[in-house]
Amino acid sequence: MNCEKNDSLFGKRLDEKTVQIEEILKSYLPEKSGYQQDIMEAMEYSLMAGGKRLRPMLMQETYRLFGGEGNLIEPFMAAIEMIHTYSLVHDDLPAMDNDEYRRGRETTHIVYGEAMAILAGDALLNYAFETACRAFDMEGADGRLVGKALKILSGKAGIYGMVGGQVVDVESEGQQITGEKLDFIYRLKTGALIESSMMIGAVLSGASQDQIQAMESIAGKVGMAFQIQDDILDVEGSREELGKPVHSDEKNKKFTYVTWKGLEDAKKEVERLSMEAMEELRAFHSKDPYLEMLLESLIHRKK
Ligand code: GRG
Repeated sequence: MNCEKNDSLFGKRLDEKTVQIEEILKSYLPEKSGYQQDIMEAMEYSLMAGGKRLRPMLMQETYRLFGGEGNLIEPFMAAIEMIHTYSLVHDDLPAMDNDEYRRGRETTHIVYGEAMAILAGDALLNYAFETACRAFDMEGADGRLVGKALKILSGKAGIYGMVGGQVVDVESEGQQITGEKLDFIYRLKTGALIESSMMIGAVLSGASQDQIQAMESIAGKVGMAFQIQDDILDVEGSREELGKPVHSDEKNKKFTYVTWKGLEDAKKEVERLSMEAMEELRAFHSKDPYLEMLLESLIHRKK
C-alpha cells in the first residue's frame, strides 16, 4: 500500500516536472520570424514533440542535490535537450537509421524533407550553445562555472563523446563486435550526454571536483543501464508505448547487449547497474528521494 502511494506520488511529481521542463524549453526557442522561419518551425517541431526530458530533469535534480537555486541551470537544461533532439533528428535520417516515426509522430525529415531535417539538426546543435551562453548574462552567474559547464557540454557531445560513439556504432553495423567495443559505443553514444547532464548540474551549483566526478560515475552507470534497457525495449516493447518502431536493431543489423548476452542477462545487467548507481547516490544523503526514485523508475521503464 505504502509502495503504491509512493509510486503515485512519484508519478505526480514526474508529470509536474515534465510540464515545467516543457515550459522552459518553449521559452528558449527562437521566435519564428524572418526568411529563415522554416528552420525555426522545424526546430520547434522536433524539440516540442514530447519525449521523457530525462537529461534536463537529471541536470536540474543534480543542481538541487548540491544546493543550487534559481534559474541559472535553465539555459543548460534547454541546451542539453536541444543537443539530444538534434542527435535523434540526424539518427532518423535515411543515411542513418532511416526511421519515419519518433516520439509518437512523423520524423523531421518526413515532415520537412531531408535537407531541412539536416539543417534543423545543425541549427539545434548550434542554438544549444547560443542558449547555454545566455547563462553568462544571468544575475549572480559565476562566469568561471558557466565556462566550465560549457566545456563539459561541448566535450561530451563531440568526438570524445556522443558523436564518437555514434561513429563506431555506424561503422560496426552488421558486424559481431567485442564486449569491450560495445561498452565503448554505449558509454559514448548514450552515456556521454547523461554524464554531462549530471556533471553540469553539479558544476553550476558550485559542487567540488570530487562531487562532480562522483556524478560522472553515477551517470555513466545510468547511461549504460538506459541503453541496455533501450535494446530490451526494441525487442519487447510496443510501437504505441515507445512512440517509435520496434525491431529497429534487427532491421539495421545491430549487435546489441541483447543479441550478445540474451534478454534475461540484459535485464539483470540493467538492474545491477541501476542499483550500483543508486547506492553511489545514497552517499550524498539527499533529503529529497526524488532523484533516487527517478533512477529506479528507469529500470522498469516501458518507453
Ligand atoms: C547522429 C551524432 C548523432 C548521434 C546519434 C543519440 C543517438 C546518437 C542516436 C539515437 C538512437 C539511440 C538508440 C540512441 C541511444 C540513446 C537513446 C536511448 C536515445 C533515446 O533517448 P530517450 O529514450 O528519448 O531519452 P526521448 O524521446 O524520450 O527523449
